Amino acid sequence: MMRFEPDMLRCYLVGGSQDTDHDPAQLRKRVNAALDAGITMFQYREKGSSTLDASGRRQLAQELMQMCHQHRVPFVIDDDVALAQDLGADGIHVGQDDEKIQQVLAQVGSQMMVGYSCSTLSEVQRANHLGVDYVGSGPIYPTISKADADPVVGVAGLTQLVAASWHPIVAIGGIAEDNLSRVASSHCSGVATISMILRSADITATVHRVLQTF
Ligand code: TZP
Ligand code: MG
Repeated sequence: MMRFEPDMLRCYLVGGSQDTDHDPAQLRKRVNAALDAGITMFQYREKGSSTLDASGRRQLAQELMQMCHQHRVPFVIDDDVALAQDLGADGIHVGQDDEKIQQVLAQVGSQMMVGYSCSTLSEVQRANHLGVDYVGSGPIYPTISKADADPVVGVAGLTQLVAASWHPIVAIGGIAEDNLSRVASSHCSGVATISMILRSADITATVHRVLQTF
């Protein structure tokens, strides 16, 4: 079992096959480049628009988990406790509208890391009293990667959430190389990103830029 450390949030890559034009081989290739470059955590997030069935997802998740473990990087599953348990993932990430967080904590809180999405002050204040390991907050900026994203939080909003949170916060949504230092001014622990890394023309340079900032 991998123990959670806030440093794991410095450069957190999120992705599924929908983020590489439904091409799992392309996702594996880009995640591997990001792992080689030094990302600190990876979350497999296969969404509704996915063209993969349950066994395709399981297969891809297993391959990505193996790559993460070869690099000693924690492997997290978005919003699928059964798959996370089945594979022996290092963590599970749940949103406010996903399976009730209390239920997830009771089921797997003692065996894996638990991340929780919070985009408002009241959500963060409620999360303070929960045994989650970290909070994901956003979208900081507008994003094209999540259809049902909450309203934009902004850096000022993020700064308030970080100040109010008892848990480390990773910022997500619209993060790009030219806003990294502004986001870092909130004192969040790091950034979680899909496009900045998966759509980068130079994944190594992008990851290094993030690791220089956080
Ligand atoms: N949750 C809030 S915004 C978002 C998620 C999963 C999408 C982030 O994608 P990108 O491409 O880094 O903006
Ligand atoms: Mg979710």
